[in-house]
This record gives sequence, C-alpha cells and structure tokens, in this order.
Amino acid sequence: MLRRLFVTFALGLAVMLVLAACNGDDDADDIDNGNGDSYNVEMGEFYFDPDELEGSAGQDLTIELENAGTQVHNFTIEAGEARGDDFDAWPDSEVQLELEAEESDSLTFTLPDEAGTYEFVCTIPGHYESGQWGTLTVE
Ligand SMILES: [Cu+2]
Repeated sequence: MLRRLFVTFALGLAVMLVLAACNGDDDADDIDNGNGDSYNVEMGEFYFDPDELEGSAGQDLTIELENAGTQVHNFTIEAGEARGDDFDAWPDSEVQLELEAEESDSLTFTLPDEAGTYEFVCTIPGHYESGQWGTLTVE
C-alpha cells in the first residue's frame, strides 16, 4: 500500500517536472520587459532559441544575443532576401551580429513598416541548412 502511494507520488512528480520544462520553452517568457521590445536569444549548433520572435511595425527591437555553441555563429536578416515562399523580403539594410563561441552582445534594429513574416538566419555555410534559422513576425 505504502509502495503504491509512493509510485503514484513519483509519477505525479515526474508529470509536473515535464510540464514545468515545457512551460520553460514558452517564447513569451523570453521577453525582457513589459514593452516586449527586447529578446534574449541563444544560438549554437545549429539553432536559435527562441526561434520565433515578434514585434510591431516600425518599432525598435533589441536582441540580447548569446553564442552558447562551440563555433562562430551570427544572427542575420538579409536585405531583400527571403529563402522560402512563405517569407517576406526584408526591406531595409542587412541586420547582422556575429559572435565567437561563448560571446554575448546586443543588436538593436528597426522593424519594417510592412507587417509580415521575415526570417533570420545564420549565414555561416551549412548552418541554415542544418536548421539554424527562425521567424520574425511583424504585426
Ligand atoms: Cu551558425
């Protein structure tokens, strides 16, 4: 009886831990302040976390970028480039911040006046193809 209680308790605890871990991945948690104009973004082999950002047309957005990987990576939005039909081309000059392994820095840029879904990528050869890209939704 005692053993069954313990197993039930352990299972409940495991479920709670899994739920807590999932909640930690919620992108909304990564917004730094009430204005929603700043994101902490981690990058590595071969990802951005979070990989979905959003903001309002015309606003300034700051990315606090950390390279948690072991290679050079960059956060880039290429002017006039969009790699798939589902993405809009970025209208303004290129946005880029490149960091060595374990470096951190910040980058501030102005979102376009046109609403749309834009993409950000790492331009180091092979990294985009390995999945290192994300979306920036402008509303
Ligand atoms: Cu990269």
